[in-house]
Amino acid sequence: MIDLVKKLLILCWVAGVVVAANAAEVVWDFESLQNVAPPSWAPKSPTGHVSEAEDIACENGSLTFTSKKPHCYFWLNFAETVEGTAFDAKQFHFLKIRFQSPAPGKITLFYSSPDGEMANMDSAIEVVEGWNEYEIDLQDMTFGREVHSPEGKNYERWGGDLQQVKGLRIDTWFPADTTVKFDYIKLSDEKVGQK
Ligand SMILES: [Ca+2]
Repeated sequence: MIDLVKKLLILCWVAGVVVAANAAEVVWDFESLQNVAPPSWAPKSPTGHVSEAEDIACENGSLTFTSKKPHCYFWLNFAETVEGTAFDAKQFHFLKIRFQSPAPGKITLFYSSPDGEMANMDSAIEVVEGWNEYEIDLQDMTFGREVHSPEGKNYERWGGDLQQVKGLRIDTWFPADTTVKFDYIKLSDEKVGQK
């Protein structure tokens, strides 16, 4: 019985995300730590792993943590959304983040592709103090400038050659002992204000 309830809960959760995907938006709303992946080296560990952080929690619909070092990072939990599949980078390329910090800093990110490629965005999102929404068009960005492929190209576009994204890592750059909050992270096919 407990297993059945668990399965139903998981199905409801997945269904919620599928509905969001039909609306051309994939949302990590941080209602629970299930939105944050386990450590990449221990995928069966509990969800909610943030590297070099403490006091990690989802409170009032926001992910909050305090940095132990100037660089922290976490992977969004794709396994809980569309298990075994990847997102179409061509469709989902507007990244929206609602975020709070007590001081200026930076957010950077990596995508990973089903072919094993992992590349970081060449420019950082410059963060200002307080609650703010940040939106960037990932198709305008270059990734992995330091990576040199056999073909000689030294950068990738969002989603790489496959144009598929199966993972997204979020990195925060603030002084140690900074407490930050994420209200949501969304991948959308629309700009803010467009319908
Ligand atoms: Ca939220």
